[in-house]
Amino acid sequence: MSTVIRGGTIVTADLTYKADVLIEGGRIAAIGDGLVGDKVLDATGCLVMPGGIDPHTHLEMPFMGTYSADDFDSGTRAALAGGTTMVVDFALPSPGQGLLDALQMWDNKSGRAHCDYSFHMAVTWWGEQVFNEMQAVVDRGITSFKHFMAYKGALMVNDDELFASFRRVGDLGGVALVHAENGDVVAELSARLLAEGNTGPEAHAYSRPPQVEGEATNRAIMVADMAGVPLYVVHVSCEDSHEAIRRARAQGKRVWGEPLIQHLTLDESEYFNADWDHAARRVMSPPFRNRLHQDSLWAGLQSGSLSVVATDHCAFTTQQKRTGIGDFTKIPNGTGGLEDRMPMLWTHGVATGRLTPNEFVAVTSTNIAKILGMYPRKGAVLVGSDADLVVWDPEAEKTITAGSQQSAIDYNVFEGQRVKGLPRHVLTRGHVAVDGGKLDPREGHGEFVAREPRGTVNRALSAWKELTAPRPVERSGIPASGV
Ligand code: DUC
Ligand code: ZN
Ligand code: ZN
Ligand code: ZN
Repeated sequence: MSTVIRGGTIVTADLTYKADVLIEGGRIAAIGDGLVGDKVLDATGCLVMPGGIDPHTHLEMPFMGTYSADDFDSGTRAALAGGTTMVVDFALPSPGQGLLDALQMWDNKSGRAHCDYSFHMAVTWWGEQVFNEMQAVVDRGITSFKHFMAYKGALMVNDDELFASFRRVGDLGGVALVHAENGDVVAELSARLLAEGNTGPEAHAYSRPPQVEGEATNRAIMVADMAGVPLYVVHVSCEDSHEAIRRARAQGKRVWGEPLIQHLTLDESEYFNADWDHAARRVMSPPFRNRLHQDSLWAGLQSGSLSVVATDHCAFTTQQKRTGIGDFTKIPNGTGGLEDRMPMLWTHGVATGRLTPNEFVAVTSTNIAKILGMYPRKGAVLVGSDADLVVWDPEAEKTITAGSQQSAIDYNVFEGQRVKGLPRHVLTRGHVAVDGGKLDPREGHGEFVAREPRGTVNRALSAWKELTAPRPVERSGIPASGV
């Protein structure tokens, strides 16, 4: 069974042109004029783009005493409904648990996926077992390793562990990821706020000011430089960390920054809503910031100093959020966004003139496919690439509402927002999962995508290694002590 996408305009990260696309065996078989196939998808007036890749999701993740509410079923349905055809989820070992053990758990959960997926491996503790298993993880096609610099006493790793793990990732040719917040300072500020009687969701934002993120981002960049590993900073929410990333890139370091659609479009005023549920539903780390920080993130996408827009999709129901009534530190951290990332970014980015359609493709798909070593299988419209495609109608409109979303939770942080720009058809390895705006999901269709190590180092470091190679100095006399 072949499918042809007819009459659309192909938009990739670097090209815009009119052509049909023929799909056979789940891959792109031909691109050209007048192609014929068994099934025809009408793309008149639409843009044909690589399907979105969301490199930052937490599906069915054990966290803060509960599990995130969207699993690989509802999560990947949400992804497809919004034009995203691949997710990269975090396999998260609990402290003391082996990496391969954790991977087995994520393998089991992901069997339900409706679209393709891959994993990042989290390094949540350090020891010989972790060091050894990292090789096996890379051999399984997982080449990116995540480190939490916050969540003290749970997921956080200290600087000695960070440096050891970064060096190992560098030696394996992988990419180090960081959640960059100073976990010691967050713990201290949280305790003080609580002791002073600040128990509401707004205190969550006070406990994690931009400086906490800027400090950790700078530290991670320096440690990555000394370890010689490329660094990817997840959920960059503020100018303080963006500035560190800009500077590192200008110095020739391989450092990438990932803002979230939530931080780009929602601000800190959400935490001052009089409705406790409204504010708590938006508690995530890092928290939403003010407009100046938002402007910085948009500028980073425009100039290329920030590379990828993700969601950190980690959804909790209102009931789960209410665990934190009376103590903001117990509100499960996380928000949803998988279904809304593409339409929200199109509406606030492309329709406003901030981003070109080509830049939209770059930051939603192509850049991350390259960073994670899966381009051009993913992130491209090329003969031979997987047929993960979205036929995008820039004129279609809707109002976002929880009542019609795929996510399993009972609200949506973008509730009531009008978006313009929606998927008409979405293909996942050739299967038409959205047909004329209607979802036709296929549980278990998604496959694991194994990735290759990049094998690149931080160039700044290669120089550093040479300059600081141990070189003992010959000395004739050793002064007596006390002199
Ligand atoms: N931040 C969140 O808000 N949720 C999941 C983990 C994280 O870092
Ligand atoms: Zn995080
Ligand atoms: Zn996350
Ligand atoms: Zn199939």
